[in-house]
Amino acid sequence: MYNSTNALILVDIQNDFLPGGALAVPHGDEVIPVANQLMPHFELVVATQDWHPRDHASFADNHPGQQIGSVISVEGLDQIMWPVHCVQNTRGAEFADDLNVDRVSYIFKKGTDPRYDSYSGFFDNGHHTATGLGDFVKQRHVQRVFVLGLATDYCVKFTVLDALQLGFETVFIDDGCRGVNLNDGDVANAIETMRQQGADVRQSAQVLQETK
Ligand code: VGL
Ligand code: ZN
Repeated sequence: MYNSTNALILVDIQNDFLPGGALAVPHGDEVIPVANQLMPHFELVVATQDWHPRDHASFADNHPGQQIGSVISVEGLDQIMWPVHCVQNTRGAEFADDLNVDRVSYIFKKGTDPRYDSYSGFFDNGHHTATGLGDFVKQRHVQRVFVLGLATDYCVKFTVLDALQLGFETVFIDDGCRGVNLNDGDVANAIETMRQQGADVRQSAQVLQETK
């Protein structure tokens, strides 16, 4: 039974990560009904939004000669080259049409600095800047966070790992997430890493039972 204050964190449920989008996550649209079903069971729901300037360092397009999927060093960090996605104020960056955004109390934008990628909803990849999500949930006395969204092997994974680092009990909602699997096994490895670092892996049906 979950008695302490719980927050549900919806990670990057945006058009560009859905089938047909610029960085489509296979079956990414399947997380939307899971999110909608769970939201009413949480006293606090927040969302993250990948929100890049057009000159963002993660876009292969901005590095002549680089291919999507290759890895280069940017500001001292390994950076995967992604297709142009979630550009600020574009349709691709908007939340999925079917997502019940009226239940979301606050949106944390990330990846806004052209120099740094930001997979986690809490910090950019170099931990230079906090998005405010950590302080926001701490101020509301949240002890346990539940994480779902896109993509399991990038933004969900790093959001979960930072939540654990910040001291939250952290639940990864397996059927509420889908991954990219750039390499075979990436999603399975991501889940194993989250589990090893202390995350609880749950299905949404179990979460519904336990948050009744
Ligand atoms: C994501 C790659 C690049 C994600 C965001 O939301 O998982 N992945 N930007
Ligand atoms: Zn991105």
